Amino acid sequence: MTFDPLWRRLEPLRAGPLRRIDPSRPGAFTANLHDRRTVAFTGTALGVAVLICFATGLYSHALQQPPSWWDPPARPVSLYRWTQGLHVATGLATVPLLLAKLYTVYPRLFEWPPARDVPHALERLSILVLLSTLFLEIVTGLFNIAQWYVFPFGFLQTHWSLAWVAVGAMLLHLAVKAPLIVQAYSRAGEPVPNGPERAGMSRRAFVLTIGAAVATLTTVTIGQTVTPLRRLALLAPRDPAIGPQGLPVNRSAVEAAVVDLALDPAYTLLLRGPDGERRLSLADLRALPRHTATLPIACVEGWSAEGRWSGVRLADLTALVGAPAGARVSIVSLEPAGPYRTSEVGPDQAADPLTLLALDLNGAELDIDHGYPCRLIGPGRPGVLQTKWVAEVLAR
Ligand SMILES: Nc1nc2c(c(=O)[nH]1)N[C@H]1C(S)=C(S)[C@@H](COP(=O)(O)O)O[C@H]1N2
Ligand SMILES: [Mo]
Repeated sequence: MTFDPLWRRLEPLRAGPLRRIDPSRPGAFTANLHDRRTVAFTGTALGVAVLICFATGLYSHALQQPPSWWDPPARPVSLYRWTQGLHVATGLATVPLLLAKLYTVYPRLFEWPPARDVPHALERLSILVLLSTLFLEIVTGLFNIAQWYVFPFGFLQTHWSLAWVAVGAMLLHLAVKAPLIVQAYSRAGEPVPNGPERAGMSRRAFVLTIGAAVATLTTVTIGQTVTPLRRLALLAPRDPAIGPQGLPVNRSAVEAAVVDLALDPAYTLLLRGPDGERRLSLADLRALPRHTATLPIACVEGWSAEGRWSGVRLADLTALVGAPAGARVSIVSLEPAGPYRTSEVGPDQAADPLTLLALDLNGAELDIDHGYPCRLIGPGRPGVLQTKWVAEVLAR
């Protein structure tokens, strides 16, 4: 099926009253930057950013909802800090890259005829899907790093599902355009083909401008996780050095409604394992062998900061109730409700000597907003899994 008869009816209009403003007329776009090479180059930069963002996003998702066959690794200790820092940085970089890519191809939005036949129409439709999902990923991601949860839907599930649609549409787009991309790159040395007058910015200046835009955006945000650059992080919602004990707080004790429970002098920690249950008071906990670990809190929202934690090894606690090394552990908070009330610790992280039930942070007793009387802190874990105000440790 072809759509030609449909478009032919509009020909009188294009040849008549719309002749001067018809954006599909030859020579309507004279700028230098709509040629194949610039399109291919800008597309490649965007594609690379999207793929890094996608891969690091999948890793973050896997840590938070691990499939049954995968045991999340404890080492390298700061792996998640890096992957999530990259996720947010590449996600932000897609903003200027997507705008640049749209600029290089926008004359094609006015291509005539708009659709030649069914495959061509589907191809153009896939671009619409690609653009709208990328746009929604950027918007939901930005709202999340700004901690502005205004959506009526769950962020995690939406952001994750749309990512698959976006990457699927992108791969389809790449497959369809593969011949053009190969051509664009193989003719790299040739001058831009024709058009009447080529005007405006040169390709070199365009590429430098995009590079400068990405570099600027990265510089004013990356300091939320690369702490030496924190003073440059003008656009980052968090300063990783500001907060009680020199560390930001994500959700305070008041917000989590745990103040009374956390400060209760009758607090005990419940341990459960193969040998049954045991309760430890805060004094009991303090009397156990003490260990120190320097570990980051690396929040999914893209900020991270290191602390010096000291407390009891999780493996020592579970051993008290007969759990073998390699047991899985569930951590339950005093927090009465909320998505971060519980977290799971897989065998590798649970057995790691750096996984602690921390009592102290940076040389002083844990601030209530950091999880007093005790909080989990372990290597390789996203911030959301570093459960604060721990009430129960259950080993299986
Ligand atoms: N019980 C409980 N633990 C929690 C949270 C929470 O809301 N409730 N927030 C988590 C998140 S999202 C992060 S990033 C870290 C932040 O720890 P901090 O506030 O001590 O910096 O705590 C985690 N632990
Ligand atoms: Mo977080």
